[in-house]
Amino acid sequence: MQEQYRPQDIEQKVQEHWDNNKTFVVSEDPNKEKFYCLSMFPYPSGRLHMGHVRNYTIGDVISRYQRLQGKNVMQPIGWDAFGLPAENAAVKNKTAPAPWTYENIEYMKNQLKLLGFGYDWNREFATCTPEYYRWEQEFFTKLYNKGLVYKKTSSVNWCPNDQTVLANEQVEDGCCWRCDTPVEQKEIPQWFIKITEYAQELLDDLDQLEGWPEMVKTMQRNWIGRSEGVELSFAVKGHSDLEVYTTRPDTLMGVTYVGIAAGHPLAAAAAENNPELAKFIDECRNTKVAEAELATMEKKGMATGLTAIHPLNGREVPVYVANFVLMDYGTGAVMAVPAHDQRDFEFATKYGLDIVPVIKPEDGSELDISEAAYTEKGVLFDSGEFDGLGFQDAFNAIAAKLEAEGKGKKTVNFRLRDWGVSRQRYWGAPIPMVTTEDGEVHPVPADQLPVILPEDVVMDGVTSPIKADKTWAETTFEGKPALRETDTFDTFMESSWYYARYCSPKADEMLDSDAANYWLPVDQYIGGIEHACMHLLYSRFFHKLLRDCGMVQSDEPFKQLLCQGMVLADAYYYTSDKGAKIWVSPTEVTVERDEKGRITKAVDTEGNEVVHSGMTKMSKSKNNGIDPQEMVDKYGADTVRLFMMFASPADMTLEWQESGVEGANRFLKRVWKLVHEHTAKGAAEALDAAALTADQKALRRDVHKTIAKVSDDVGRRQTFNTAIAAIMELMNKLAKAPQESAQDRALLDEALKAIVCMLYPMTPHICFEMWKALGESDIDHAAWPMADEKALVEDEKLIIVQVNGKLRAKLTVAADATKEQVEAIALNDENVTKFTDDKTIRKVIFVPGKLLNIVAN
Ligand code: ANZ
Repeated sequence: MQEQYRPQDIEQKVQEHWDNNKTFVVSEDPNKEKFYCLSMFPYPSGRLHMGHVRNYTIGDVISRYQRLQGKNVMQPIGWDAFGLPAENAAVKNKTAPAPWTYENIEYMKNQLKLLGFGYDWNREFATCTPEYYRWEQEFFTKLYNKGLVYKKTSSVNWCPNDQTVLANEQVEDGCCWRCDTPVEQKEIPQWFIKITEYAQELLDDLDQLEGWPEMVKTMQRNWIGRSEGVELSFAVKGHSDLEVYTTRPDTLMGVTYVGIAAGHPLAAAAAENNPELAKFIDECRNTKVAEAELATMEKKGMATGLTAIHPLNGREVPVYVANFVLMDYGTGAVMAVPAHDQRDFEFATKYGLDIVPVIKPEDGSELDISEAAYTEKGVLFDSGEFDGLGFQDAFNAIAAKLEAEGKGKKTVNFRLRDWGVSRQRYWGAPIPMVTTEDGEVHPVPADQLPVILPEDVVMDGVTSPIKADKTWAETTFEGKPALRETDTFDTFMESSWYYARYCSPKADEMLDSDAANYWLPVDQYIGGIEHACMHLLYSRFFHKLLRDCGMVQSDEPFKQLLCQGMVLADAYYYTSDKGAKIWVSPTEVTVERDEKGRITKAVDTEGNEVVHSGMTKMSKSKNNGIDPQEMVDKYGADTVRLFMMFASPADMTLEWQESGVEGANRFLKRVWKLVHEHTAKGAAEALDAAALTADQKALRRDVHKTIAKVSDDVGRRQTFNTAIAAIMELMNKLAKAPQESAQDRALLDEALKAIVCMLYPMTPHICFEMWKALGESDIDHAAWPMADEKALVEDEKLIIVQVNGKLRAKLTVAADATKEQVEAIALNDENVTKFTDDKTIRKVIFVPGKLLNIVAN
């Protein structure tokens, strides 16, 4: 072992050892408990960023810890390789998405290796290869045959100037990012998977996920959005009945108009002889409304001239087209109760419609709807036979009455929509469907899969190459001419099942069931909270689909989920002559701080003063990203990993501070130095626990207490930062401990081995070397240290002795000493007797193991 800690000398060597020995390559072993640890795979954007490094470090720490627990640990990695950025980069760099992607993968793979992550590289794949996406295509055709896939027209963002569909990211302030033309909504046929058929199960099974953060489960519950309500019909003069969906049937007697979506067939019928209405409907269609905006957007509507008849009281109410009614929720129509719904209230106020209150507060207080609707649940009035009922009773009674009259029924509605998987982009997996000349649609037969996406293409930046090339789509189906679908899959398709493919990445079928059932579910999944809904919900859905196709046995894909926090850094700017903020990289800023560490002055490399705008998420827009590569080159991977795990709890934001990185580096140097000094003196003798002195016993107790704490922090609580803090504390004690006697050295030897083992998940390279220096072999398969219960038992205790409440002595006594024994020792202590000698002892209070209080006067 060399005297100086030089990461450059060891990290690469250790990484080569792992590669050559295939240390992290695993296979199914029924005799061993398995542990499948997965970090969300990266999009090959070009370079790793700190968010990746944090995510992958956490995963690697958990994997290595579990391996030292003796488990068969699988930690795979791969590439989420399809997606829009590759198309944009290809246009910009005059290349094609495929070579750009593959080059990025090579580069980033190397970066991952430099960070020392223990991946089973034999399982690596990129989702843009036909070897991967062919199974997804085949699965899609299976779902189609099961009736779980359908085609429906649905709206997309359309740029009328470029004559192209735009992804949501390509719409900026309602305009095309390329030519600034206002974006329209256009209806085109698209493919959907029926996730709504699984809505109830996706909701119910959240309860099984005990190892998931509450917040993510809540977000999914809201996303699925189950609501119980009533569907009821209003007769419309001259037209068929109009169905509405309401969650508040208790307010039925307060209905004063009916609202329908612009896309509702009744709206179209009413517009036939009404050009003004037709124009309004068109306008509504061209503004896409997100559900979240419904409450705040300006309410607009137009009367259709139609009249609806209230199902219970027969009252005639007008039918309006209203922009806040969504076509694809419920029935696309609402019964409007302006007195008790805020949207309806605003609308009614604007258009001078009646407002009829029917619900009053339960507590008897005055009903006030002068400014806003009263939306609480309360007691019914002016509702005929239902007067006096509370919400639930009224709900049931009104639903029962409607049902008896054949005018309505209770229903459950979900906010969740079917999953639209069509994208009009090029860089994705082709949707394996064809249309024959008779207009019939067919899935591509399994023996003709995969439908390969050509990689050698020229991008014009507007039209997908497989749409631009008119011959690409030409094919045959059962001998008859047919045209292929030129849309590709949403890239969430690939990321929805990659975790399962890792179990048998080279299988000549979608999944090898034996492998899948050995490894699945994933024991620990780690990734960003931004995936709380879409990705994590689609994966859960896919898992259930795989299960129902007989490929996996479990109900859920991810047992335990950890969402890591964001990485923040200081951001600095100055204001240009034109008034724009110019952001300066924190690596180019020198700061002065006050005694509390607050920044008092910041200057850039040219000495110009810059403004500190605080710690914010590392981002290109604020130019405050720190390149992990530079940090690894400067300090070594172990330091970067240690800092990441130490600076904050894994699920909280992490403030990147180079001083903290330096601190982590100094700590590693101290450990290295102590191990070096210790091993330079030759091998230590065996430890004789029984022969230790009291001080040695106390130190050994600290060692084993630390082992117990670190095991719990890393294994159960996943508070890696407190584990590291405990190791640091122990290191301080060890550095000060005497190293004279043989037992001193034996004790230090035991302690250092424990420390090296416990640090190994965080800083594997340095620990690999130190472990060898300590005379051990193969830390990658070592056993995690066990706290020795006997060492934890304290046979002596420190007792505080007080006389009349004042501290007079601290005595070390046997842990099981009785009150009488401690009192006797105390009354032999000069410091105590000084205060008791001329007094009478009235009372002695004893708290075993802690305190003796003598009351004397
Ligand atoms: C009458 C009513 C009275 C309503 C009242 C609310 C309060 P959730 O809970 O999200 O399911 N609604 C129904 N379909 C709609 C659509 N397509 N677009 C916009 N709004 C729609 O919401 C259900 C409520 O949202 C329904 O209950 C309906 O308004 C409205 F005091 O009906 B309610």
